[in-house]
Amino acid sequence: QSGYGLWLGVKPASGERSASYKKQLSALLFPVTNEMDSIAKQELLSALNGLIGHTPKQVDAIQEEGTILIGTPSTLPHLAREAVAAHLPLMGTEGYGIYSITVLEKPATVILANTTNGILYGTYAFIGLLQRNEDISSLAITSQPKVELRLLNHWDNLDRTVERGYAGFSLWDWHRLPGYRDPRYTDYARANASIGINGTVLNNVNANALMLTTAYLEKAAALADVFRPYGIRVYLSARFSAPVELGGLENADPLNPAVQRWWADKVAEIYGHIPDFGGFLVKANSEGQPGPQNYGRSHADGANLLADVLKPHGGVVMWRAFVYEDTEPEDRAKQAYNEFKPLGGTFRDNVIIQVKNGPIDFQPREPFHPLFGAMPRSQLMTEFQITQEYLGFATHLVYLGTLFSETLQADTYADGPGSTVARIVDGSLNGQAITAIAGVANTGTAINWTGHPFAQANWYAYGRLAWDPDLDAAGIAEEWLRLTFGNDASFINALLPIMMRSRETTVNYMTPLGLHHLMGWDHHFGPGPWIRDKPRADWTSVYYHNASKDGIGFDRTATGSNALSQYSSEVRALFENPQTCPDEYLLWFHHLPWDFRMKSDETLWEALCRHYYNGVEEVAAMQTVWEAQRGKVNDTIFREVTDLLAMQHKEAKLWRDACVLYFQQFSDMPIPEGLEPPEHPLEYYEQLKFHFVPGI
Ligand code: BDP
Repeated sequence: QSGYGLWLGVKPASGERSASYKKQLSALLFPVTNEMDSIAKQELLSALNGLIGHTPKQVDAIQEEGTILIGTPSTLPHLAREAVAAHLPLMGTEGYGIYSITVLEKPATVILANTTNGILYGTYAFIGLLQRNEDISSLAITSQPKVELRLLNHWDNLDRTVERGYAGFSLWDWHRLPGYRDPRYTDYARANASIGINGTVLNNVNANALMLTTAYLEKAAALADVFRPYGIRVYLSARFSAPVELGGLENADPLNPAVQRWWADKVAEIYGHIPDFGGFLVKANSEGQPGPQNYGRSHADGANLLADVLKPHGGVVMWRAFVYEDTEPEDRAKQAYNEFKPLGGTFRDNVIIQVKNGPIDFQPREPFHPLFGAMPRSQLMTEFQITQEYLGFATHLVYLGTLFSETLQADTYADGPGSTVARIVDGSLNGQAITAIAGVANTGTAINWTGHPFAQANWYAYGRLAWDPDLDAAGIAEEWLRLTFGNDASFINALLPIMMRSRETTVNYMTPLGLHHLMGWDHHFGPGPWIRDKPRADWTSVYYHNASKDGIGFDRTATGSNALSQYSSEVRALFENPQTCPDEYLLWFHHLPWDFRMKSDETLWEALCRHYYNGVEEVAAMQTVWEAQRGKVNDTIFREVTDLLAMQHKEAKLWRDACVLYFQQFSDMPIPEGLEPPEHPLEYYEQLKFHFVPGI
C-alpha cells in the first residue's frame, strides 16, 4: 500500500499465464555456491510464490519438462556443452542470458552467466518478465551492461540531512552504525541490484573530512558488508583538505610528499576496513570546496595524487568537472571546458572525469555539456541528477527517463555523426578503459523511498539507462508502470503518455524556450526570475535570462560569450542561427527581441506565454487522466498522487503567473487574448517567502 516495495512487488499472474508458468516452471535446478546465489534463489522462489502461489520443486538433475536451470559453466558444467553456451563471451562479468532450450529432449528455461553477479542480474530480469506476465516459451535474451561502474551518488550529510534531498532524511543511520544494521539497507541494496546499480557513494560531495576517520570507516564498512552480496561496492566522497583537518599537516598540496604519504596510509586503512572499496568521488575548487588550486596546482595534480594511492588497491577516482573559478566568468557555461580541456590526456588511467549532463546545473533542459567529445584522451562519465532539485522537488510528477535519454542520445559529432554522449559514456567512441555513470540519488527515509510515488520511476530509469544508455525511455517507463502497478492495459495506456510528456510539461511552466536558472534563491523552490544582487552574478536569475526592453536570452554565439565555440562545427551549425535553432534551446544560445518571429509565426513574447500557459494546462490534463484511474491503484497511492498533482498544478500556475508578469515588464506586450490573466500583481509573487524549504 505504501509503495515501500518499489517495482519489486509481485501480484498474482493472470489466470492463463499462471497456468502456463506453473507448467513451465515446475522444477528448479540452481546449485547455490555463495550468498549472492542464495539471494537470487530466494528472490525467484518468493516471486513465484506471489505470482503463481507455488514454488517449483528443487532438483539436482533434469527429470521433467518445465525445469528452470540457473547457473554458470562451473556450477552447471553440462550447460557448457549446450548451444547457448556460445553466448557466454557476450555476457562478460556481469551479463546474463535467458533462453528457452531443450535439454534431454525436455523443454527447459535456462539463466546462464559467467559469474554469480550475472546470475543475480539474470534472475531479477527473469522475475521482471514474469511480473509483466510475458510469454516465456521462446526466450532468447543476452544482456551485458554497456557501462562498467553504475553508481548512485548520495548527497547525504553525516547529520542525516540530505543536500537537495526531498524524501526525508538520509537512509544511513550513522549514529547506530556499525552496531545496528537497519534491514532497510538490505532493501536498498536489493532495489539497486534489481536494476543493475553496482556502486554507491555514501556521502555528500560537499564532504565532511570526518567521513575518513576510523569511526566512520567502520560504519561505512558495515554498509559495505550488507551491500556486497548484492554486487554493490561502496565509494566515498573525499574532502581534499583532509590531510590538514584530520592529519594535522600544514597543507594539502598534492605535490607535498607528506600529503602523498597521508593519503597512501589513509587509503590502506580504508581497504583494511572495506577490501573491495571502489574509490573516491571528489568535488574540488568548486563552491568553496578545497582543492589543488589552493596550492597553485591543477585538477590533474589533485586527481592523480589520489589515483596513485588507490591504484595498487584497484580503486578509481571520479573527479568532478563541476567547478567554479574564484573570479566571475563572462559565462559560467564555459568554465568546466576552459579548465578541463587543456588537461586532456594528463590524468592517470584510474581517473574518470565526472561531468554533469549540461554545462550549467541540472536545469529542466540544457544542451549537452561541451566537454563530451572534447577530451578524447581522458576518461569521462556523465552525472545526472535523479533528485529533482530544479524540477519541483518530490512534489511534481516529472519522469526523467526522457531527460536522461535526451543527453545520452545527443550527438557531439566529435568523431563524425553518431558520436553520441552514450558512446562516450559506454567507452565505444574513444575506447576508454573504465566506463562509468553517476546519478544523484532521490532516496531518503520516506516510506516510499522517493517522496513522490512516480519519482521511483526516475531511480528505476536511471538504473536501466546505466545498464544500457541506448534503451528507449518509453520502454523503460512502461516496464516500470507494469512492475509497479500491474498489467492493466487501460491504466498503462493512460499513464504512459503522461509520464513521457511530463518533463516537457515542467519545462513549459518553468523554463521554456531554453530559459534556465530562474528558480528561487538558494533553495531553488518556485519561480525567482527577479533574483539579482547576490555575491556572484552567476548565482542570479537576471544573469541568465538577460531580460530587458530589447529582448531576452543569453547570447552564447560569436556576438556574445561564444560558448557555442566549445562545440563541434556541426553542433554549432545547429544552434547558431536563431532562425533554425530548435525552439528548445533558443534562449539558451540567443538574445532576441520580443517581437522575434518564431517558426510558428508567433512573436517570441506570444510563444513564451503560450508555453507557460500550456504547461499549466497539461498539468490539469494529467489530473483528469489520474482521476479516471480511481480504483485501479490502491487508495493510499491514488490519494497521494491526486494531492501531489493538485499541488503541482498550483505551483505550475505560480511559475506561470510570476514569470509572465515579470517578463511582461520588459516586453510591454499584452498577454495574448483568451489566456486567463494572472491572479495577482507581480509584487505579490516577488514578496512570497518560503521558509525552511527542504534540501539545503
Ligand atoms: C548544485 C546544488 C548544490 C551542489 C552542487 C554540486 O545546488 O547543492 O552541491 O550542485 O553538484 O546543483 O556540487
